[in-house]
Amino acid sequence: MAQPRWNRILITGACGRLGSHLRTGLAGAAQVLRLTDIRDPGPAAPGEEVVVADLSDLDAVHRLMEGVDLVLHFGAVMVRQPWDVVLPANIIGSYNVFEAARRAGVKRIVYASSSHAIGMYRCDEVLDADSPPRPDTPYGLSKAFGESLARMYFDKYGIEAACLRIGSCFEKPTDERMLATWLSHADLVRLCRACIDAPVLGYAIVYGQSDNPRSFWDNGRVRFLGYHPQDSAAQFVDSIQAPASDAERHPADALQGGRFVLYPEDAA
Ligand code: 15L
Repeated sequence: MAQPRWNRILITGACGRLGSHLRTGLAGAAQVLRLTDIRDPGPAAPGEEVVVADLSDLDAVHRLMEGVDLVLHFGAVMVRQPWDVVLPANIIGSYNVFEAARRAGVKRIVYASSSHAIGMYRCDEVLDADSPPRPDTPYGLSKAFGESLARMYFDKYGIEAACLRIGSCFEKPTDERMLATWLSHADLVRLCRACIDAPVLGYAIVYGQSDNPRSFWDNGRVRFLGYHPQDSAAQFVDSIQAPASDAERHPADALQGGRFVLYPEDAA
């Protein structure tokens, strides 16, 4: 069997909702998968290394990065979190990851951005790789910051990066918005695998979505990646109840970020 091209891939957020799928789905993508999280990822399987670390601690992130060629940066707090929680985890944490990666000679970073970096676009606008961020929340703002970090580290230091504007990555879509934004777990793994295997990546904005007929996003400009989603929200349309009338719709339903855009005001 051919040896993997990458010697060591680091996955941050390896215990998270998405990171745990990458741990299993990407086994064999490198000689070694180094898994890190602020929680204990449990014992290392063959081909794995496990390190507990807080990404807001720069010294710890430098140690994490030793011997790493490629990073999948998925470590972050989730969408409905206040600024004081987002700042250390997503802003300082991401800065530390990119800066330590530069110093360690990392070649490529796959960054888990989010649909919330673009949540203030209307649902009737079709976005592509050139659509600038329009964040909807403190979390969305942190993801837009991460995309800018990736841009700067590519422009100044040549570290290749894919920023994945991930939609709703769950077992299945459960509401009307997710018929547009759904990303199956298997397609998440396919997408990351495409970013790992692409001979040349450069700097790419990619929408993390399955093959959804109602999608808001066009991945046409990153066809070179060879990402071919194999799941589709279409098969779930009949199981999702649409609002009976327009009166049941909230103005936020017209935005790509949906009702998440109401945070933090709705939490006050
Ligand atoms: C995200 O970025 C969140 O991490 C996830 O929990 C979902 O809520 C998703 O967006 C979404 O917009 O559905």
